[in-house]
Amino acid sequence: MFDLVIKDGEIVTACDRYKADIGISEGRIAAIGTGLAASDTIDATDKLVLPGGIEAHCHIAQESATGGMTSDDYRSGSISAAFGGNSCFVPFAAQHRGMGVTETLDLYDSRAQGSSVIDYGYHLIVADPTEKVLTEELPAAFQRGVTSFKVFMTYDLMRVDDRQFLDILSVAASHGALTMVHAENSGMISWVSDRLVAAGHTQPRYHAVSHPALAESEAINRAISLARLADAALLIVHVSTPEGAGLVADARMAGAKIFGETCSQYLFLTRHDLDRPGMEGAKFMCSPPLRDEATQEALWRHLQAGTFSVFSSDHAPYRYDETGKLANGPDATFKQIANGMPGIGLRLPLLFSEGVIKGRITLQQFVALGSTNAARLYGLDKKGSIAIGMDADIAIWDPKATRTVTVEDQHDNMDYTPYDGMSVTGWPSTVLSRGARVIENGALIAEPGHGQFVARSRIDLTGHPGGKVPELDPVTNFGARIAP
Ligand code: DUC
Ligand code: ZN
Ligand code: ZN
Repeated sequence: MFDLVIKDGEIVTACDRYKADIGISEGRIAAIGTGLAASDTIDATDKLVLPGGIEAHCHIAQESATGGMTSDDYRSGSISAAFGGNSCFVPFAAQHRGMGVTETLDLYDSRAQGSSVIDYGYHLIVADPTEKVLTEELPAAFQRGVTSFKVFMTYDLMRVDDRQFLDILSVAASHGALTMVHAENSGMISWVSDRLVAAGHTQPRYHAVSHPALAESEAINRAISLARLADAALLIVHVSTPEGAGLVADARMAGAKIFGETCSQYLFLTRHDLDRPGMEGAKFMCSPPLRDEATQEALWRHLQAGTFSVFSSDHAPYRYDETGKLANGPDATFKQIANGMPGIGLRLPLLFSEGVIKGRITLQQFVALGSTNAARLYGLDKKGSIAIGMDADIAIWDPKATRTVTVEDQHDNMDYTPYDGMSVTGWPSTVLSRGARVIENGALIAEPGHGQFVARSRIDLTGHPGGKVPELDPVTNFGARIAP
């Protein structure tokens, strides 16, 4: 009666944990019960049966504004994601200045179609918000199912100014799209960087010095203020400081439509990793930069307390060679080295091992942070849970398997992993995408092209009342009266 049954596992969702079988028909979950039968079965005895992970922040087949290309394409990136327990991912489609948005999405379609082994969508990066982009192309992108737009407050070739940011927030709000922001103060970073380089402090370790915590908190505060003025939803991506996380938490408490994300590197690495000999520290350069142990602890608290809706890898793979980190030669200053590090295949195993096994978060929180919250926030309506009618996107985990991370065991197109040598307990063994085996017992089964583009829905802002600021309320103030 079913195409496939997963038998005798322990199902875990964002709220429940129980033993049952899952019957799958035509790619969807058709039944949850006991004694289900089919000619094709997977024995999940002693295993956890979880919604497949959703990696909602990764850079795949993406050029930087200066032309550098990530080392992973949709084939290698999706395979690596799947080996790490993911059955869906949402990389970025980056508009650069002079490009149209429709042209950008067509380009990324040509990169993704026929290549991915898991389902995918895109967050659009908006770097050139012309009138046409704002009035025609962003609404068209939304209609196409691309319902989240990222902006940068830093990087000279990418950043938008406050007024452009407000325009994008306002268009997004009128369609039910979610704006995402890289929040760092551009002037602070370039001012400190120039002083460091002038003083001869050019090694990778100065990258962390050049991106002070103040640059993040100033920009997050400004971004939240702009979103409140526009009464728009905003997700602060890759929050790296307790100050920034505190601003997100306060805004959420105040009812603003604000969401936060933190990433693997801020929980599992520190800026001491930049202190390696020669250029080795370049492997650990990302923006915002790695911080210290006290920051790690504070970010864990925010993860436990619910400040962060999503937890992502920020997989931004640049090899440690002339195609990536060393593109500007072995003597490049920290300003000339690509920002980003890999980790798409290790996000969930590291969170399981350091979070669940070490008793910092529950299994249900693990599922919420790794899958369910991203599905709800980003409008992936058929994904992120185990329930009848949902896509059969499922990851079967062996919670006792212990392995040491090596670069050889990674499936991305990288020549290093920043997590090398870490001991990790809890690994996915089998991953299904719409009922089809993508990974089974450590082997790749699916063909490139199995993964399909998923059109996403508008954001659900229930429980985030927001509200017009008095100055923008036509009743109280368009006649320039003072609110009662
Ligand atoms: N922002 C990201 O989101 N990832 C890599 C580098 C960056 O600046
Ligand atoms: Zn960013
Ligand atoms: Zn990123």
